[in-house]
Amino acid sequence: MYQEKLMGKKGRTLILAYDHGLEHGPIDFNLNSADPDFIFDIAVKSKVSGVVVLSGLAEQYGRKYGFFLPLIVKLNGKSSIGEGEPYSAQFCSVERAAKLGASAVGYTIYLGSEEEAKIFKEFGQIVEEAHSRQLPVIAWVYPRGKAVKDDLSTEILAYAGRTALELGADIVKLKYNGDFEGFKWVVKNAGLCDVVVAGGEKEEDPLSFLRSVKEVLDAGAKGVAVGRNVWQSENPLGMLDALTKLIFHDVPPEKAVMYVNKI
Ligand code: FBP
Repeated sequence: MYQEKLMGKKGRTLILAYDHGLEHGPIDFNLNSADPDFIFDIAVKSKVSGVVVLSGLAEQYGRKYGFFLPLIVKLNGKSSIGEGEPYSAQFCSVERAAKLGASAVGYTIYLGSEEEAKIFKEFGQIVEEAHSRQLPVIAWVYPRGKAVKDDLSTEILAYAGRTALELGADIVKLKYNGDFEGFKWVVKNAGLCDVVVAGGEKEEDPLSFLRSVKEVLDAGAKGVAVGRNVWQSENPLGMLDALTKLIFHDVPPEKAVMYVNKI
């Protein structure tokens, strides 16, 4: 309902995710992508619909770049070091995110975790506060925990999308399992909560990644919220250009990939 400000042509969106420094640690980065200035710079140049950061980066870099592009401040996060049932604690309030210039807020829900009740309660309060400030809420919904047998089954992805709708998210970020027909069911169940798809680990072949993006768009998703497949690319700006052409101008993947190959 509040997501229009993150939507571009055709009601679609291209969000650059950069919360990995906490979620995965610097192992995801190289000398370029470890530098937030590098990421903000390519995001501004390619006019992405928004950049996902945690509150620390929003605080340190927001003043420099927040004027040029929408900041999506992720309110919770966790490292990849601990074990046990997943729970990503909220460490930034909606109020603080708003003061940092957020255009939207994000939150990760681990559907099926033993901590689910706590997660839902926290998320409900975030939706209430964010919507009272007209801020869109993006829910990362990742089915996870020992009760979850297959986090990529079409049924559980549809459950994840539906959960986001029922809990009041404006946009839900899901993983794609490669089941094109099944993903239509996933999108259907998310209703007016727009579906965007995570990029996942970097694919060796950029064309294969772009083809999967085209598939999710054809299945009804509104775009991507992608990290590693952009900034781990040999040509991050080229990959953003290719995604822009594909998502907003319907350029086929086979043509869009030329922007990646043009270094
Ligand atoms: P990628 O496009 O790099 O997969 O990023 C998507 C994302 O959701 C990030 O926002 C987040 O840091 C990461 O994946 C979490 O992934 P996981 O919990 O599966 O390790």
